[in-house]
Amino acid sequence: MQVTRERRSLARGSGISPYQDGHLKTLDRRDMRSLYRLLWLTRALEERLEIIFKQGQVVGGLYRSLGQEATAVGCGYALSAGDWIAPSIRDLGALLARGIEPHDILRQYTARGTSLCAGKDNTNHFTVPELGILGPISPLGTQLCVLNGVALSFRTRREPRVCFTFQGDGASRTGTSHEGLAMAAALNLPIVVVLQHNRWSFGTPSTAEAAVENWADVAGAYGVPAVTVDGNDVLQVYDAAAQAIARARAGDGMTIIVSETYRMLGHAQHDAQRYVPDEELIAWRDHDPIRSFETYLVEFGFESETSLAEVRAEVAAALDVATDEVLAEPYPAPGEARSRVYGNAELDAAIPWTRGEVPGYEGLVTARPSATRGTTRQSQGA
Ligand SMILES: Cc1ncc(C[n+]2csc(CCOP(=O)(O)OP(=O)(O)O)c2C)c(N)n1
Ligand SMILES: [Mg+2]
Repeated sequence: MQVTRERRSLARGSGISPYQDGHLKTLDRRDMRSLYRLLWLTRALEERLEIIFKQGQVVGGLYRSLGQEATAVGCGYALSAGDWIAPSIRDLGALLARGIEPHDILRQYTARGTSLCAGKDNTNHFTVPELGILGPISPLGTQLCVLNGVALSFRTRREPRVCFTFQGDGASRTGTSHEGLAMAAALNLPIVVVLQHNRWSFGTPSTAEAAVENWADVAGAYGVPAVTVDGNDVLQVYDAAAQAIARARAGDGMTIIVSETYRMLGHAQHDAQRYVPDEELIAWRDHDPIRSFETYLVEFGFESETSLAEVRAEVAAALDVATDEVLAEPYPAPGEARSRVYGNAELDAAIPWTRGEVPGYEGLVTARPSATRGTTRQSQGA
């Protein structure tokens, strides 16, 4: 399943991508441009988020995917309309490939009333059924179990649709993840799981959380095939993802794709990754997914240095506009906090929101000082 360096070198100098002989989908010049734009957009959007985070505009944490963009983009690009994807917090590129706009991401991080969660949750914690996106679920490992249900519904209705998910090396060590993988394998569900071996789970190195050296070995425990890819090579990731998706669509069940990659920043903005050895960072910096794709595109005649610079400039201009527009949008109206909490709108309306609406609490509420929230907290001694 792997695209080898040898296969790639066959086309070197021929002006033809080695992926054009693939049996799944011919990647043409437009695809190459789209992949590059998505990679750059992912990085540039995250850089933009980092700037506004430092300006105090972001509500909540900021989790970057620096160095891992190729895995998310290559996978997201391989899916078809009607498929579902369940990303982790580090898979922004997959969401952009599925049609989420930078505006959506900026709104979400800045808790705008116009955001997909109307300010109720941040990062990429949103579910968009029309785009086949199942949002991350905070307890690691549980998302796969929910996605199993989606995949089972596809199978039961005999729909040729595929579910795709990502798990960090840490997430894959949870009991829930093992349950999810065992179930998906036993029921032969149309699922592809990308195990992101990015070497770290917060401050824990992956060597401290698993005894396996070759992470593809874990697939043996579930009786499913695994393929290992250079997760920083977007074309290799795309190729493996497309083949695994085709396999699942054909009814042949789950594949695990092990992405060998590296988390170039700390877990989130608040983590300066002081525990990471410098040599490790320096070694992986030389294996940057975007820089190596740029080299490939120029070498095989898909792009020139100038055309790549034009893409980057176009992305920067689009992000300037998006950032200005989103920051001018309002925060949610207070009443929004109680809407869309439950699937049933009537239930939303019926649930008492403030304690003043709950029978028996009226007296308690009026007895408290009605000044600012801060004063109320103090008076409660919290
Ligand atoms: C069951 C559970 N334990 C702990 C956490 C806290 N937590 C959130 S992300 C994270 C690290 C995840 O590491 P990994 O799965 O390798 O993903 P990565 O951050 O490397 O992308 C931890 C420990 C959690 N969300 N759920
Ligand atoms: Mg990890």
